[in-house]
Amino acid sequence: MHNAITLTQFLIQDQRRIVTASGELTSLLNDIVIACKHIANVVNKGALIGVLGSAESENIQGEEQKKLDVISNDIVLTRNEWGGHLAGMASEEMEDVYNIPPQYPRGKYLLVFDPLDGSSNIDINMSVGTIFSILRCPEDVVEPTATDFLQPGTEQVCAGYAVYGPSTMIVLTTGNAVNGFTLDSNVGEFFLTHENMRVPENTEEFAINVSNERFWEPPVQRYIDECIKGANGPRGKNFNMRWVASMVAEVHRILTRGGIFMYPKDTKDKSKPGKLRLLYEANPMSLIIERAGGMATTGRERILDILPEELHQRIPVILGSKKEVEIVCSYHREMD
Ligand code: P6P
Repeated sequence: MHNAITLTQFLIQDQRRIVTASGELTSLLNDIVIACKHIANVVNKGALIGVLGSAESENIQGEEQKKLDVISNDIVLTRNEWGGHLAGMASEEMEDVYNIPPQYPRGKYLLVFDPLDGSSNIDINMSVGTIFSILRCPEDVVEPTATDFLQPGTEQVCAGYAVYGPSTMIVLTTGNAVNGFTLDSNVGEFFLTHENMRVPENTEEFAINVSNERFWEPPVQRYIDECIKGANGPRGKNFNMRWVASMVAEVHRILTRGGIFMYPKDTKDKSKPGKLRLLYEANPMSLIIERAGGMATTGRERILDILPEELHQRIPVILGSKKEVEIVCSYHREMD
């Protein structure tokens, strides 16, 4: 039996370091963790309980919803609406803000989440995840509207994700460090297994959907072309490529062994400056990557500095090992 500390113990110890802490964030995070355990359970059972396949509906993004998208969204809402720590929630799967039902007390936080990121992988039994971001609700706001969620990523109180893979893990940052916890399903608790995760500055591994190459901007085309040219090209070294089509899995790999993840601006759909959503994908993952020593940018600006203009805003995302991200940024400066 391992003697690692539980996630709950870690959060309470973390809270004790802040003399003014009320314990609300700790309690909110515990509710989020229970939601992730519940989602892990239904994802793990999959076909056995008939939750695979399409929900025969679309989300606000016009994307087909899987049954598990809807189920996961409902689990997060149900597990978090009653605790008295939130003033409202917003999700990839809901067009508008979710206000706390009148029978429950309101709290000082806002929760923004992607309940099941990478859900196109669910039917092929590949890793998926839940991404969450906690913001402060503006003072004196009882029924928050979308406007109250439009805060830059630097305002996040906490960011984290659950990855439902060979192991179920939660990775989160509540302060300066990034820590990883692994679910022991026999005990039903997450245990600290990856303390102070750091992104290696250098890497030889890139992650991008190369089928979109003809739609990318020239700086991205140049960067990937040079990676592919390898040791005989301008970079003078060979690169490896990965593409899981699940941002949570890509970010987890980068936190574990380095890499650069890119979903850049492309001209595939001129109405969308990128595929990934700022509030509940790019911002929480950027906070985690930066706090682990990496870098997160659109290619032209730091993601965490962007002032959101609308709830489901999309942006280009280039994040990971600092040295490689800096090269991509330098190509944008040179070629713009
Ligand atoms: P593509 C999943 O749908 C997602 O939002 C990210 O998790 C993932 O990185 C990306 O889209 C995959 O996009 O174009 O490969 O399907």
